Amino acid sequence: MGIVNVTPDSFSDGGQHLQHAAALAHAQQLIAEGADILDIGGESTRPGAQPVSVQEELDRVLPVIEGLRGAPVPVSIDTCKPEVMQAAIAAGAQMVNDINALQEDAALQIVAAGNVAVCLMHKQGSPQTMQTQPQYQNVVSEVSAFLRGRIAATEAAGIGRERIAIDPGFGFGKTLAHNLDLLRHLDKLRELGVPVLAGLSRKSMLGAITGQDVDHRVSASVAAALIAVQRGASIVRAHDVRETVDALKVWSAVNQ
Ligand code: 8Y7
Repeated sequence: MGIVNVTPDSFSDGGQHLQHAAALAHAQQLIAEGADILDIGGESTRPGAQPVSVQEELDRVLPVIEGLRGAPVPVSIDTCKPEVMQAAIAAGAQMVNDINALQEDAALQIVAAGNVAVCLMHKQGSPQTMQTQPQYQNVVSEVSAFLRGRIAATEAAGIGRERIAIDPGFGFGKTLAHNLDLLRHLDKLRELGVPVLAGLSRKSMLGAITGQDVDHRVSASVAAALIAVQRGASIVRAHDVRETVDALKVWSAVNQ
């Protein structure tokens, strides 16, 4: 899953039209590099980020999703807002990537009616506050229990298992020790019976391990993606698609 952020800090600040063109060009490049899914997001969810309005988020992502109509890979909309999910599905998105795991009112119904896939992610707290003091008795069993509950709620809303993926939410209300525990035991999430998605790309946990700033975490991200796949992840969310695809090709060749 290749990451396409449509936020003012991610592409040139030369106005919204240029921002859309840059995002579309980036998306096409990620397809050429081997992305199987594109994840389009209009709201930064990095720790400490401020929320944006529904209208602003729509203005950012819809032209990009529309521009990808007919693309050879499915488009995922990265949002927690039901209004954005609905409009993105109408514009052609085939998956909803919700860091809030469809807990917002109406989100379940919109995904059910839209007949699209969904990724249910765990987080503790909100992006504004989540890294202040994450606490768990046992992070692996608590994340697993939360995801089990959200799978049940999602299925109860009429969304079949074949449409659901789950994600432990690396960095979302977790210390380095919590993140490492989750990665070490990622296979535990496989027991829930749906594909696991892992997002470790360029995250601060990799900075904490390597001492590298965010612009120098490609190798660490590729290593983390490979470990996630070895421990059962079916989808990895990545900025550096070419490097990640190459690493996974080597893994696949060995594991034929
Ligand atoms: C994840 C994510 C982000 C992740 C899923 C970042 C939107 C922060 N991280 N979605 N989104 N999983 N499913 O650093 O780990 O990319 S945003």
